[in-house]
Amino acid sequence: MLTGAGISAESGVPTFRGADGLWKNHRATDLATPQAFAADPELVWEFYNWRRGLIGKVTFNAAHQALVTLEERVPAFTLITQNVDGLHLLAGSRNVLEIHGNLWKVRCTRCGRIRLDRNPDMGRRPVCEECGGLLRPHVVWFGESLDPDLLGRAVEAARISQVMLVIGTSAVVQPAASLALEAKAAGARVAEINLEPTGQSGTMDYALHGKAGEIVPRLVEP
Ligand code: BV8
Ligand code: ZN
Repeated sequence: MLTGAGISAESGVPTFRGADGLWKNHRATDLATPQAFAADPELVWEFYNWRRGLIGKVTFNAAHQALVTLEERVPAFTLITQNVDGLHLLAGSRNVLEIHGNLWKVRCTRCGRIRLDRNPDMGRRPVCEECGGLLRPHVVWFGESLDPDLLGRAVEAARISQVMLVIGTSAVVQPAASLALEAKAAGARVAEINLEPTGQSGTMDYALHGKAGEIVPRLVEP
């Protein structure tokens, strides 16, 4: 499985590129960068605190739940998600690769310590309890490399998959989008479930257009 922001849309989480991908007239993609954090860490923390506040109030939806059922049903299952909202883990999915990190984790920019902190407001300059270094969200920003171990496991899962459902992603962000092509090249049947066609629709075996919250449960419980 490969999921993107679209699977969380029906939970009320804004997607990245939809009309709701804006915050205070800033494009999310402009703030999710190391440059933005270096230039104005307080603004970036304000953006992530806003997302923490919003995502802290929502929960998983029927599409997340259907993937939990599917994982219980099939012999081997890997859920690769681009989302940092943690809703797959909240729903009960187990073998989850959060290749872009997790909004609820923070990392010290000085000592590298990573910890979970579900505080909806981390303040504008949160610092490390151990060394006093500035904390940052433990997410992969644009221009940053993905964790090589996580990416390696995602590529491996794609290469051995027999079926890959690609759910709620505009297939724009790399290298995540290439995982569907890895699966296809390895002989898997690939189905896209998305509100609208994407640049990858043409390479899919099946392209199901509609809401993930309606389609995915029907795929699992026909
Ligand atoms: C990197 C964490 C190496 C932050 C995110 C080619 C190769 C390699 C790199 C690049 C490349 N081309 C460009 C790049 C650079 C860049 C990139 O891909 N840019 C894009 C914008 C072109 N990639 C990177 O920087 C990556 N790093 O490659 O490292 C490197 C190093 C140095 C220099 C060069 C390369 C890192 C990318 C990770 C960025 N971090 N998130 C945070 O969240 O705060 S990505 C971010 O976008 C989210 O994780 C999100 O999930 C993700 C992808 O977006 P989608 O999930 O697809 O969401 P989107 O809104 O786009 O689409 C939603 C879809 O759902 C839509 O199609 C919509 O129709 C649909 N939908 C809506 N509602 C529903 C629905 N579907 C079903 N049901 C519904 N109800
Ligand atoms: Zn530290």
